[in-house]
Amino acid sequence: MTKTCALLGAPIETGASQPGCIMGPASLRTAGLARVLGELGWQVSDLGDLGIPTVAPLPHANPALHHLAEARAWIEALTPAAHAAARDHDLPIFMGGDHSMAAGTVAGVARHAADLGRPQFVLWLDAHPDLHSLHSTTSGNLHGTPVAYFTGAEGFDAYPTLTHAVDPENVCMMGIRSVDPAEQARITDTGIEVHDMRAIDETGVLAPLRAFLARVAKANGLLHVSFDVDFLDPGIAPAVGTTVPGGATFREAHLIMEELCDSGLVTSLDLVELNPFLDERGRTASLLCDLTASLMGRRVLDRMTRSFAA
Ligand code: 5AB
Ligand code: MN
Ligand code: MN
Ligand code: MN
Repeated sequence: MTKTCALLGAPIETGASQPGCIMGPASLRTAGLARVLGELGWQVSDLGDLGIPTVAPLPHANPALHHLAEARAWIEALTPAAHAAARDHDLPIFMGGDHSMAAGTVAGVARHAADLGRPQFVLWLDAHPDLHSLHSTTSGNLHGTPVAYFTGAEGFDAYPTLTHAVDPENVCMMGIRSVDPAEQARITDTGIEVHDMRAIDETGVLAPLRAFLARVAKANGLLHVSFDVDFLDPGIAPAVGTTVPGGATFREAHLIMEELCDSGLVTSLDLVELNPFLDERGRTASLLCDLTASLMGRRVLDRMTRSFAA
């Protein structure tokens, strides 16, 4: 049966330090995301872009915070939209937009997982763990907070009340290479599975990914993949405001996507932090399209796939 995919744009940029992510969904459309997925046999529905009303500033005890009211409004809009997209399609793709949107997309897909009585898992591909609370962030940039929010951490009174938290044990991070002290403390406290770039250098991407996918399969979980452009090495993906040297290579990233495809476990995807204003002739947007194609069935040769049920 034909599998269905939804594209939903979330042109939010107020969570990042510099403007430009507002153009992310448009750039992914221009790069041909819907066409590429259609050619792979998916039935693609472009649901357009979500928006928020004009909001009044929200005061907060942490004076460093930027655009708290906008972040709150985006989470309020995205959570039910992501829930509905996950309910109505086999694989919704949320096109960012800065990473603060993942507070809403993951909250929404986790609500759908709860409807099904299945656990929600998250694969977080990023240079950063995005584990700040509204109180611990010193930059005040809210794209550094979504994982703390959707795992149910304290310190989010100013955000919408979370109805379905993701168990930190069900989160796996790869590509991490920039961690603030408060984030390190939260990693230690929660025991979130984090594979930093040193670990990737030592083991490669496949061994930790396969171990995580086996856990997802065993638990009959839903799997959300949150792909921050800065996961990639800046040499191949310049269109991001928070570049950190030493990121994933072209083949490491494709291999992750190919393995995710073979697993058949992925049920939703964020493509975030693409800043087309910083791109070079669309190469980062095109790379994101190609990586998504690898996740959704493009392959060089027919080959046997392994089973994750073991
Ligand atoms: B991104 C930093 N930890 O809090 C902060 O790009 C960076 O969504 C956050 O991963 C990066 O400002 C957020 C220094
Ligand atoms: Mn991020
Ligand atoms: Mn549901
Ligand atoms: Mn990042």
